[in-house]
Amino acid sequence: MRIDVVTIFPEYLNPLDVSLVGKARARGQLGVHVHDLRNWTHDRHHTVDDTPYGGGPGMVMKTEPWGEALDEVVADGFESGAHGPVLVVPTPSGRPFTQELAVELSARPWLIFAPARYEGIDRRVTDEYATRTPVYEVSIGDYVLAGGEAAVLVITEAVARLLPGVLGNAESHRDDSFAPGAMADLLEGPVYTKPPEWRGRGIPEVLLSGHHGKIARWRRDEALHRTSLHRPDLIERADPAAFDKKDRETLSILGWAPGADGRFGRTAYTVEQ
Ligand code: JQB
Repeated sequence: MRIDVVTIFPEYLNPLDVSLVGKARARGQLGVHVHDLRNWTHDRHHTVDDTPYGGGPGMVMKTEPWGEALDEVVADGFESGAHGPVLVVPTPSGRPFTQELAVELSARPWLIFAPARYEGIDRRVTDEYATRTPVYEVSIGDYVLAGGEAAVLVITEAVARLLPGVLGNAESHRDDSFAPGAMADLLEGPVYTKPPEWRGRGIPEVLLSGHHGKIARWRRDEALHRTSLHRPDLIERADPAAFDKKDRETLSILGWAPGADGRFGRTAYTVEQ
């Protein structure tokens, strides 16, 4: 996979040199090219922003630097043999970035990120590129960032770990919370490793029992507890066929009951966790 990033803060992308993404690059599984948007300005002050038409607060990123930058990045990529670019534009008004979208993007050979600053990029830039290539406007969550660079780091890490051969065998994707088909979309419970006692705290007995059936059941109950506590929406939207008899007992204890449609909802009396 090839990744291009056009930004006014190229150093913000330095973390892409380290860890999983850095190793994938070193192994040649990923090529990352970071470009300074100001290289495509022509005035003495390297201006990338201007006041918004219609008035209002803040500044808007200008069409011309983005147009010239993206044209050159696209042309250089094609010259290097890349194909099938998609433009990814982080914005608080984008579609939610989910694991499903990470899987979709990981199947593309070439991602071009356009992280903005200020109040975002003049709409005509994405309108123009959408006539040539798929454009994904995405939001990484319901909070407000000052710009798109942190979202590029998040999206790149989520996508890179899905590339063939990037994760070792020791860490496969199958059981990830949110991986399609994992634990029926439950959050993961707690994990433990050695030493067996630390500051007076032990390990849940069942994990030392060697009884694989009991361990699986305990982990499942922990996952149900944690999901009930932190993400009740996941239980409400779960396919009830994903819950076995013992799951239903645990959910009942946690204050959940199936409704007329079989889906689970909170019972009137739910004990605080
Ligand atoms: C400028 C961004 C995010 C990119 C993602 C997320 O554009 C704005 N509009 C309103 C308030 C603040 C901004 C600042 N801003 C470019 C830009 C914010 C991304 C962003 C994002 N992806 N929150 N904020 N989940």
